[in-house]
Amino acid sequence: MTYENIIVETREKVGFVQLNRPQALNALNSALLAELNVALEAFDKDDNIGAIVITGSEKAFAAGADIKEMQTLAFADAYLGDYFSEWERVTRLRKPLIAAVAGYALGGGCELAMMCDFIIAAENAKFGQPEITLGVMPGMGGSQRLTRFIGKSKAMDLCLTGRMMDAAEAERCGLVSRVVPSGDLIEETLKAAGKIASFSLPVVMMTKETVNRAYETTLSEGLRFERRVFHSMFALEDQREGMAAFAEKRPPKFKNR
Ligand code: CO8
Repeated sequence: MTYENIIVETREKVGFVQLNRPQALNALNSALLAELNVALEAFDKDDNIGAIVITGSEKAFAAGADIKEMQTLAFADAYLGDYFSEWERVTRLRKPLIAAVAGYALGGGCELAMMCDFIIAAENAKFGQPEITLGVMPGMGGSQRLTRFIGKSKAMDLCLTGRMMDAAEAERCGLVSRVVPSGDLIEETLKAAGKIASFSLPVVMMTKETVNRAYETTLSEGLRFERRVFHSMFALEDQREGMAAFAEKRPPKFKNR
């Protein structure tokens, strides 16, 4: 498939997707979404890929859903077409997905970053849910994910005032896992993704699935799920290899079995 709104590359065992609508600060329109889902799902199915990175440009990860595409949308079309529901496909990927965010991550851009498993931010990153300034509210998960990730007070502050927060504030409140100098963003994110991709793929995938359980269930159910998945890892050759390699003081050679 030829992509017009994204750039798709493979960097060793990492799938790399760059949003590429510079003229609109990577505003997320339906054409971009369709391409993104195809590219991400292809990486998710590819046995040679162990982790995926999504990034934008130095100026904008994504400045939101495409306002120009949305401005004439009628209620009936939005409702009947279940507008924005296709974004859920991003959250169904089974391999780790890292957002490398520089510049603006606003509205749908912030929501896309939050659909990823974690966010690495450049020092110039700016996060916000400015939908209220447009006469709407977050529609791609912002009201729910932001509240779970950073708590009610700050989520209310961002969603109700529409203000942006910088990378330092985003790290302080736990929205991003780390902040790196702007020039190092891609290298540092690829390093993290490469590290993940060097581990046993089934173990990586089960770890992602288990951490995500913390957002979907009670603590006691989550702990039970963790224990069962942990037990099941002893059926993997990679568990034998990982522990033998430690005991023999050598690097492990995982087979994804
Ligand atoms: N959609 C469409 N085009 C955009 C968007 C966007 N979200 N953001 C920027 N652009 C376009 C601009 O229109 C401009 O195009 P042109 O050159 O043709 O005029 C170009 O990108 C460059 O933008 P600016 O000139 O504005 O650049 P600045 O550096 O001056 O400003 C900002 C950068 C501050 C990021 C500014 O562009 C801005 O405020 N953008 C909009 C941010 C925003 O409000 N995002 C939220 C969008 S709504 C959303 O994501 C979810 C809605 C949920 C609704 C649910 C319905 C079912």
